[in-house]
Amino acid sequence: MTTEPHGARLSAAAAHGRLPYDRSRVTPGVVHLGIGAFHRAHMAVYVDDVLATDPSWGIIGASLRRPDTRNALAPQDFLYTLAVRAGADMTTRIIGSILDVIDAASQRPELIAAMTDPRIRIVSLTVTEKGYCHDPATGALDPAHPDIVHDLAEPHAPVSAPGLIVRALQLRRAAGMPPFTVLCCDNLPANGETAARIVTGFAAMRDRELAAYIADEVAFPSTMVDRIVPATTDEDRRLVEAATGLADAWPVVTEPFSQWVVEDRFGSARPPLEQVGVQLVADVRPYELMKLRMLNGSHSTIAYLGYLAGHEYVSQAIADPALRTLIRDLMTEEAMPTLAGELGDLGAYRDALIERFANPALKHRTWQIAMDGSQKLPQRLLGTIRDRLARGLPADRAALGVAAWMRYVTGVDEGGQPIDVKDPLAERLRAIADAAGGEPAKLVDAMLGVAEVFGHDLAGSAPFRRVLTGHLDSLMRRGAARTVRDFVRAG
Ligand code: CS2
Repeated sequence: MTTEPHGARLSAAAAHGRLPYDRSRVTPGVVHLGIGAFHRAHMAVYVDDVLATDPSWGIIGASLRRPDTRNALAPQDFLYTLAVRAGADMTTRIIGSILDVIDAASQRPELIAAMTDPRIRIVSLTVTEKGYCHDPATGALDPAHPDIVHDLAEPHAPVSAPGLIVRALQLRRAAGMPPFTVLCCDNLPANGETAARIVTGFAAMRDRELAAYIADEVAFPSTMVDRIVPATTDEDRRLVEAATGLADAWPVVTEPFSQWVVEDRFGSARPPLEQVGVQLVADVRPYELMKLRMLNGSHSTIAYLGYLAGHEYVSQAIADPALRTLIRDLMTEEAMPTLAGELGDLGAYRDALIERFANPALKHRTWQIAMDGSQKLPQRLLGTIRDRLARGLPADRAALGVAAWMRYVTGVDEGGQPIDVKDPLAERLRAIADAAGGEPAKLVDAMLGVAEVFGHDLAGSAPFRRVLTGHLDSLMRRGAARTVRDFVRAG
């Protein structure tokens, strides 16, 4: 929920002259599904940079779950403030690339109309890992997912991202219009291929001929996205208003660093992204593996161990010398050796990541990153573990991150207080933990049996089970802080 601003409200009139382009000339070229803070601090900023050159790439955003973003931004003409913070420094900028935000739940016809507008050439997504209605371990569409079941029954009133995309592509084809490019911007392995698999898989459940059309005619380029964007707080709103003189119901706060690597494989026109710092490449995969395994694998490990050790923010957790050493060594000794050498000095990337995590200006909650771990672990930690095990090498640090997740989803913290575990599998994981009765070996066995997360191979790895059980036993008996300290000391 957002709090109502107090001062002069941000608006098109109030922001007059503060945009480097004439916003009245901007027309929509993109529909973005999942108009959350990350998109507004990342892709929407790159697009804002493009508009002075080409005003045909305005964004129509859509929220699939809640009307909060629309309710916050509509009174301010969908303008918002980008606040870039590092240490004591903060710069602010008004972003105008988002022209409208549609609340899908109450405005579905409007959303479908936007997606079938001939001016729309790209439909992009940040719907989070769980928005793809897939099995995280295999990447396959989950036909039993409630949203998929709904959209099969009501294909003209879809609620899921794949359902909306298939419906819009079907209507565009029937009207003789070209399709749009589907541009996935979520932290998934081979995210364009994953999006293609999910969309064509859903289409095939409805109409095999339509599925074949999508597979042949629709482009799904992969991307790697990177910018740390904590949830906005009321303190952020106060700081932004003090800096700009304009009250903004939902500014976004982020770091100076931003990276977007995009496979240059669009179905039709695309914005001149290379002019605004985006890397257009033939193969995103090396960049994506580097980011998912080094940044996101570290982030999730910090989230669970940090939360259990009592650190509310990432910057506090990484300030702990033992945890900082663990994370550095996780990247150096386990993640980096699984990555190809074509991206240069990964050590420098590692060191930059640790400095980014340490940014004290970003109140990035460990609890926020801990969300949806069942959807995140496969690409963030289990890929590293599988590659290491396949070479007969240890992955004890990555395994500690997994053990900390298992401890976290028991739903009870080290002080005996409840943990608000947000995860599509939260209830099931809690039931597993309760049935294990606090016995590490039992809990490991039962958790490794959750095939949506661990697949069917890891349960059979005796070395992995052994190290997991040892870590979990320590976490349960001695707590996260001491476990990390002793692990690092033992070298
Ligand atoms: C974070 C990511 O919340 C999370 O899971 O690990 O959102 C992370 O901040 C981004 O991937 C950074 O690019």
